[in-house]
Amino acid sequence: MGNESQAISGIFLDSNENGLDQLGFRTSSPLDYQAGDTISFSGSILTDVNIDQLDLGNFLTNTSNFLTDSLELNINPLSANLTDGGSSLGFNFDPLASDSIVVNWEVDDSSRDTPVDHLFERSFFYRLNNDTEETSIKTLDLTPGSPLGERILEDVVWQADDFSIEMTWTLDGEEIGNPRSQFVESISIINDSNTTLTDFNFFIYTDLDVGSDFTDDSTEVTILEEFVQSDDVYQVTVVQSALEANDTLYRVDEFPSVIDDLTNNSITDFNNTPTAPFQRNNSDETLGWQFVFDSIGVGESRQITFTTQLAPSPMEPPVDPPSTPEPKTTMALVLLGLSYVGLSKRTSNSKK
Ligand SMILES: [Ca+2]
Ligand SMILES: [Ca+2]
Ligand SMILES: [Ca+2]
Ligand SMILES: [Ca+2]
Repeated sequence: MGNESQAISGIFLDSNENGLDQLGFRTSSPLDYQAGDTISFSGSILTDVNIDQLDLGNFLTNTSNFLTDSLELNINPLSANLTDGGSSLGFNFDPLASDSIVVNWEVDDSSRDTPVDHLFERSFFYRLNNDTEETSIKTLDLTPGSPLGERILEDVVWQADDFSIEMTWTLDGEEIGNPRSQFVESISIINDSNTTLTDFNFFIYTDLDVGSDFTDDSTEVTILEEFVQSDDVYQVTVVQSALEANDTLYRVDEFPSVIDDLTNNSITDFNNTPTAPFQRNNSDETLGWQFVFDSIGVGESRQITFTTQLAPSPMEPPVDPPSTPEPKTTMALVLLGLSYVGLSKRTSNSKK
C-alpha cells in the first residue's frame, strides 16, 4: 500500500481479442499489490510509435524517448484494514464503489468457526448552506491516511473547495476468541476557506447486521446520544459526542429508507424519530445521525467522536427492576428472575 516508484524495464503491447489492446509497462522488480489497490500513471510519455505493422502484431517504438522520460507509477490504496487481537476493521475508499467507507468489522468468537462481520455499512455525507441534497464525502479528493501500527489509521483527509474532513480510526480488539471489540472514529471538519461556513450538516449512516444476521436484531434508543442494537448473542452500542454541534438529530428506520433519503436529490433532515425511548424487534433497522453546525469560522474546526462497541448480549435479566416492589425473600427473588427470563424471550420472538 502507498506510493511506489519503479524503473521501467520494458514496454509491450498486449493484444486483446475481445476488447481494446493494452499498453503494458514492465518494472524491474515485482510490485507489492495490496487487496483493492489500483494503479494510475502520471507524468508524460513522449515517443514516436510506428504502427505500420500493428495489424501483424508488431509494435515498433522509438524507445530512446522512453529511456529518458520519467513516468511515475502511483498505487493508490483504495482499501485498508486494521487489526487488533481477534478484531479487524475493513475500509473501502474507492469512490467508484459504494458510498460505504467502513465495510467490515470482523470479530473472532470462540463459539463460531470464522470471525463474525457485524457491519454492513458505515458512510458519511455532508450538506452546506446552499446545497439542495446531501453528498457523500467519497466524492471529495482523498488523501489516504497513514497507518500507525496495525490498529490506527490516522489523518485520512477528504478535501473540498471550502473545507476538509479529517478522520482517524482506532480499533481496540480483544484476544482471539473474545467477542468484544470497539472502534472509534475521530472526525474533524475544518474550514479551509476565507469565509465563514454556515449551516454545515454532517451525516453518519450506520447499518449494523449484528452477528452477520439482521433478522433477529432488536434496536433501541433510550438516550439521545446512544443507539443499541442486539440479538441473543451480541450487543452493539453506538455512542456519539459532538459538543460543539448546534443540533444533533437521529433517525432510525428499516433499510433502505434512511440511506435512500441521504442519496436522493432533495434535502433530508432528521427529526429524532421514532421518539426515544423506543425499541424495535427483528428488523433491519438502520441509523442516521445529523450534526448541525450553524457556523464554522475561518480556520476553525469542529469535532465529532463516534464510538462503536461490541459486547456479548446481556443474557442475565435485571434482578432488581426499579418499578417492581423489593422482593422480601430469596424465593421471591428467584421467581422474579425466572419471570423476567420468560418475558424477555417472548418479547424478542413476538414480531417477525
Ligand atoms: Ca460487512
Ligand atoms: Ca442492519
Ligand atoms: Ca443478529
Ligand atoms: Ca436527501
